[in-house]
Order: sequence, then structure tokens, then C-alpha cells
Amino acid sequence: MPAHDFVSPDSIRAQFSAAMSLMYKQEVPLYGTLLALVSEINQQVMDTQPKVAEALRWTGEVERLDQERHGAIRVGTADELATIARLFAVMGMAPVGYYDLSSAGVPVHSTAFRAVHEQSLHVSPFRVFTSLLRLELIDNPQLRALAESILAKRQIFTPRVLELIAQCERDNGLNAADAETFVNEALHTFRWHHDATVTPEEYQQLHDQHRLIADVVAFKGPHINHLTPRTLDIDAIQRGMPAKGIPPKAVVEGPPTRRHPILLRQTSFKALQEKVAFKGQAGHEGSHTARFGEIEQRGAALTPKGRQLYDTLLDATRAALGGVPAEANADAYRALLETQFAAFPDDLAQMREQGLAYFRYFATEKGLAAREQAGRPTSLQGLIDAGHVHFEALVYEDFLPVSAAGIFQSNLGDDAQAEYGSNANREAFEAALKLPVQDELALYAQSERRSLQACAQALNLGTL
Ligand code: OOG
Ligand code: NI
Repeated sequence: MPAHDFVSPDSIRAQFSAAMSLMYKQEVPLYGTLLALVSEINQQVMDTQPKVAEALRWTGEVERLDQERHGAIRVGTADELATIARLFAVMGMAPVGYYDLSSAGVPVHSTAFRAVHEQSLHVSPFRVFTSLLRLELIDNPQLRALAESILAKRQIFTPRVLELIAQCERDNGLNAADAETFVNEALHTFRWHHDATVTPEEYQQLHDQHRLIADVVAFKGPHINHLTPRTLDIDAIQRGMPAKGIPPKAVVEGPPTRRHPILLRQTSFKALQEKVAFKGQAGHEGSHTARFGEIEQRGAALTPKGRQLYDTLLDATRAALGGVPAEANADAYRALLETQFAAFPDDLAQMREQGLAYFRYFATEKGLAAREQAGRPTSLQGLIDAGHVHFEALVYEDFLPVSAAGIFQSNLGDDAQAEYGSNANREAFEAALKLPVQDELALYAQSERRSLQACAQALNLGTL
């Protein structure tokens, strides 16, 4: 089949993202309520904050905002992870970043599957935070063996999706009809299953070890556990949730409110109690809590220097609070966060001059009009000062689950704190994945570089 009959991976991802959102809306009606609130608030921000709206127009984020989602799944075995990677590759998603969550008391390590090029992200920024269970961190050999034997028996992919993945790898693409089938078949892997694969006793054993282990092992597949839309004002969301009958967690995770947001701020509502049918228990139902709602606001991607400053200020805030942020100390936490983060400049020019964030550069009308003029500025700073080049922060496309461990804890229940120490093992993760994970910082730097090259070309300059 000629290549021009193939659907682009970006378009398959866009289709899949829309299909996933529709499925989740049916599975979790509260998610639909949340989407309505997010879209209401985003519209308000676009209407009342012209500077924010203008920045989003420069970067093109205004066009992707409505479809922007991240999902999260947890798989049980190395084979499942490697096949998930092949499935996501059909949709142009690659593993980016390595996250060790054992340090946050969760026995998994993770990556984020996402598009890596800004043009692809523009078409569909859909991401899936994907965790692999680490049974090797469980020091109960019987339980480990039980979990392994249960996981060895399940197949989380439909036969047809496996065929289509292989076909896509062989032919280097899928035509429109196959792409549509692929999307529908792939969706099955992420569905919620009311029927557990274990008896109530087995479920209890798994659950007693860690709630997350039961969530991964006791079901037919890695149901999507949340699907998160992007808001332009998470404080307004946090305030607006109770009126919609959605109780939010006590504090928003991440940096404080700023004029120029950085990284990621997230809030969530508690996991739902789901009815579950266990094996050998006809007619009776148990329950399981796994799925929750999350909302996020995204800001500038930080350089290593910016990230270090962020981490230092967040640590100082936690130290000053002298405890975990919760309902009782939420106001004190917010005040401390504000105070500490006064040391992080809230001005794009300063953030750029101090090398704290990554940026995107654009040739302006004025710059284009002056491109033949003798004596015009040719250095980046000169062009910026003369208004020939405009810049905006590059948006953070990744995650902060360890520093936002509050999301995990509030959803696992406060009784579920576990200690695994710090057990980062990227090599083992990549061996399971059968791929290296990409370095997110290198991707931001490349994107910044490409925008500078495009500017130089548009302005008829050698390099910038
Ligand atoms: C993943 C949590 C990570 C985020 O937004 O940081 C995540 C999980 O609970 O499986 O989605
Ligand atoms: Ni999330």
C-alpha cells in the first residue's frame, strides 16, 4: 500500500484521545461535570485576561487546550509494558522521562508516553503516565508469587489490536479503516472491568500489602485511573468544585499562584467506590477504590537551574510547615508557599535572562518588515529589545508525581503510607520497556533551538 494512504500517527492519537474521553465520560459521569467546569473557567480566562489569551495564541496552545488530557495506567509485568510501548508508538507516542515513585511510598516506577515534537504536540498533546508494578519491592514471597501467577494468566490486549500493532510495525503505518479499528480495539485495554479476576480473600491479601497492588493485579486490565483536563486557572477550579458537588483535596499541589505559571499545579477529588464482583462470589459484590478525578494547570518548562530553584523552594516550604499539607494547615501552607516562591522571578524576561525556563521565539511583523534594513540588530537580545523577536515560555509537557505525592496519598487513603526507601532503577525499567526513555530536558532544548532557527531563517539571519 502506498504510504500516502496511511493516516498520520498524530491523527490516530487525536482520534484515540477523543475516544478515550468519551469512554471515560460514560464510565465516570463526574468526569463530564469536571470537563464542563474546566471549559467554563477556561472561557472566562480567555475573555477576561487578554495577556494570557495573547500568549496562548502566540504558542498555538489555544488550539490544543480543549483536547488536552493526560491519563494514567498501571501495568503488572514487563511484557505488558513493552507491548503498551508498541501500542502507543502506533499513535506517535514515545516514553519520556523516568519517575521513581518508590520514594513516595508507591511500589512502581514510571514514564510518560507522549508526542515529542512541538508540531505533533500541537495536533494532539495526549499523554499517558504509565507505571510498572515492582513486585521485587514486596518482601512477602508468598504474596509476590500469588501476584505473579495471577498476572501471568491475563492478556490485556485484544488479538486484533496485537495484529494491527504488528501490521503497523511491518508496513510503517495504518490506513484509515485500520486506524479506526485500532482505536476501538486499543480502547478495550483501558476500560474499567466490573469483574475482578481474584477471590475476595486474594483481593484482601493484595490490598493489605498495598492498595495499589490490588488495583494492578486483581483486574483484567490496566483501567485508566484518571483522565485529566488542563485548566487555565486552577484556583478558580478549586473554588468552583464544591458548588458542583465535587469535593477537592485540601491543597493544590505544585507551585503557588503566579502571573506566569511554572511547571504543573494539580488538584483532585477522591477515588470513587466502585462495585466489584469477585471470583467465586456469585450474586455478591465487593468494592474497590481506584479511579479519581484530577485537574491541572500547566506552565513554563524549567531548565535544570530553574527546577533546582523550584525544588529548593518547595522543600523549604514543607520544612517550614513541619508536616504534610492537609485540611487543617492548608492556609498556613499556602502562605508559606507564597513567601518562599517570592524568590522565583515572576517575569518572563527575568526568567529568560536568569536561564530558569525554556522559551519559544517568534519573528514579529516588525522584525519581518525590517529584514532587509541595514544596521538592524542581529543578536538575539538586540532583536528582542528592538521588538523584532517575541518570546513565550515553552509549556511543561511532563509530570511531577514525586513532589506531588499528595495526589497519591489523598487517593490511597492516609492509612496507606508505605516505606520503600528510594529504589530508582532506570536500567531495569528500560529493560522491561525494551526502549530507552527520552530525556525531557533535551526535548525542551531541541524545541527551543528549532524556534530560534525558524526565527533566524524568517529574519534572514545566519543563526541565532
Ligand atoms: C499516576 C499518578 C501520576 C500525575 O498526574 O502526576 C499522575 C497514578 O496514580 O497511577 O498521573
Ligand atoms: Ni495525573
